Amino acid sequence: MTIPDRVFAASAALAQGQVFPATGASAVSRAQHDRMANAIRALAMDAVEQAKSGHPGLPMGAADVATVLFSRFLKFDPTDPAWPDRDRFVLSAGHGSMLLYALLHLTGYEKVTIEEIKRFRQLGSLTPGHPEYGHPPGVETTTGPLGQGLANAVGMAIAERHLAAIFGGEVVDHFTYVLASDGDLMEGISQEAIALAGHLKLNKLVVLFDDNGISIDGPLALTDSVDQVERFAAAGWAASRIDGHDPAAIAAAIEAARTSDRPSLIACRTTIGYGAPTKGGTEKSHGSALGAEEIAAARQRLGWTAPPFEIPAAIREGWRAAGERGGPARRAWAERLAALSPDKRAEFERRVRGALPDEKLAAAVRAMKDTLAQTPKEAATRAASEAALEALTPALAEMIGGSADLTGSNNTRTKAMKVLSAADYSGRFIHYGVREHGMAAAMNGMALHGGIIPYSGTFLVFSDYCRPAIRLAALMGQRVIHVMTHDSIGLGEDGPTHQPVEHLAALRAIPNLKVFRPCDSVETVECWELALRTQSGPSVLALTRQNVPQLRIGFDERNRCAAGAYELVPAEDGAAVVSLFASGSEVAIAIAARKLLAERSISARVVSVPCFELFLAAPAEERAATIGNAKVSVAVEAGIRQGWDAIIGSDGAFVGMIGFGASAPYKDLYRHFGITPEKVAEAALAKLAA
Ligand SMILES: Cc1ncc(C[n+]2csc(CCOP(=O)(O)OP(=O)(O)O)c2C)c(N)n1
Repeated sequence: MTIPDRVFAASAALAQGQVFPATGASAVSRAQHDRMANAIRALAMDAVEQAKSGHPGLPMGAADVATVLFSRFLKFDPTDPAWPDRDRFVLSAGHGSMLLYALLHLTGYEKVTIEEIKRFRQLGSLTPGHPEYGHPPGVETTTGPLGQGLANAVGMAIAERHLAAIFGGEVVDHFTYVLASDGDLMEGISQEAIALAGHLKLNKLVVLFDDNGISIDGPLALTDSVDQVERFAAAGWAASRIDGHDPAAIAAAIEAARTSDRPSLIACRTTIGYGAPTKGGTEKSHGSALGAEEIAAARQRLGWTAPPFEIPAAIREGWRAAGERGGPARRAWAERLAALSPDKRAEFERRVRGALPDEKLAAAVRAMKDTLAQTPKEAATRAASEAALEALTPALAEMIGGSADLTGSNNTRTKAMKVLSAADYSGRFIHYGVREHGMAAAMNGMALHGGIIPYSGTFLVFSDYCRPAIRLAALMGQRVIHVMTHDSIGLGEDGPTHQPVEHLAALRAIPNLKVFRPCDSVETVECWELALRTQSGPSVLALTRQNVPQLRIGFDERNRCAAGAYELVPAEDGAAVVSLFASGSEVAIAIAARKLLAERSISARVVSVPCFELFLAAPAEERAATIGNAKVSVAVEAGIRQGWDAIIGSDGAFVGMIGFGASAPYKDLYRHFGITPEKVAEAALAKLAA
């Protein structure tokens, strides 16, 4: 007997007539359970076979675990996929997407028709290769890059605890379940996520580990010797190990997890490709179609006689019943919501919709700009951001801040903000620990959960450690805001390891991400407002460590940063020979260069460029007007040139960095690397002479 044969035989030998109690549903016989699980297996085999691509192994192996969860525990209602108090189910191992699509189809999500299952992985289908958030409704997050889903789920569980503390258990009281694979748990991000969840005692988070001992290269013995149960236990989780093909054991473990005072790991020992006679239990069932012969043999072993894509009525009925379980719970929840005081209910609904308290926000912004107009301030933009947060966070209760252990440097915690902790989930500031990647992914989970606008803090150079999660926030169109300080060589003595050089360009390369680099306190307020008003995507605020002068003088109601770039200082006589473009701390350098040029009777204008993405999205005429028609264009930014050609053209001159920085006081560094008014003026003169 091969290993899969042994496991299959052992599971199949379990008492066929066994009936186990159901939570909130009628009892499910073992035979019925098997049929329901086999429906998932059959759909996965058929869809992958039809597409000639995909991953049948995980859906077939995890079908029993998923069947128990969806038919007996998961609180959901396919008629209302956005029900705020539904349990969240995250398929962290996104390559097993057919598991999720099969579940959504079988439980009655309207959009996931059998036709869509047949169009698995095809252009324009609702069943893409890996699950994509909201596509179709019922998919809670985009997964595929292993480890992300698990870390998203930590954020969802934080959001649930926080909102329950604010709005009460009558309207917020749900679990977050994750199905994770070996690959999820091998990824480094999983350590950050697990440690954070254990520390915060997120007891409503349940991870079902598809412990099949197989990854792409072969048996896990090739690569890993970690005892995951011990590992999770060490991080403060309740952790157990079960037979993942035994419905009674799965149910008992989930029952126990639901009453735990800690997050729970259930390591479910499964056979990848369960049912496939030669490929099951091996990496051969992981990532490609099984082939007609193997599928025929698997159908026989599983006792599945229905033709491809057909689900016998009795089995379909069982799944529909599972999908209908949540209706009464949702209606009861709607009644409890209706019974809240009108103010509380309206606030809850506003926050779930993601709508901003417009007037409060506008008033806070106006008040800040008014104060800055009256008393201009020389300040680091990170300090300007802190001042902005002092006004914004009281106005927007949905803002939850944090920092990856750089709170005092990132200036993200305001004076009145309580810490969110296991002892008090109502807090609004999260000490994420030195876990940038976990932080960024948890923020995605909070945003996806709804009701929260998460913002973070770390150094801009460590955006590299957040990048995979930022990319997914952009892909999913989630409003998360990253405060990233120490945004250039201007941070000084910490040296080149800490000095971002290519990071602005690298972040600007991510579609649907806004990278803001304000030049002073006024622009910082405006950029915060724009980030908050961007409901359909993430933002990065790149902020200085060093002080910068206030360049926007006087009160201007308009949010000038909304244009992405705008003329901050016009040419003296109206007709500029030189256009100087700059962002952040280098805008002041451009203004000083303009003065040097004026001394030589060369008329120059200065354009502040706080956000490339907004500028490049502006209508062509507006862009052309801002770029102007001066003979020479010079850009200055303490980073690499990449991206600037879209503004200055390949003929323009660029003053910035071409390599890594160095360790020294920052003023010495600016001189050393030639990012000075003199060098900017020289660059313009050289171009004029050319
Ligand atoms: C970050 C990341 N790296 C690599 C991959 C490619 N990949 C997809 S599945 C997988 C590992 C498969 O092993 P496991 O997670 O145990 O899943 P199973 O074989 O049990 O389905 C890999 C490396 C990925 N999806 N994400």
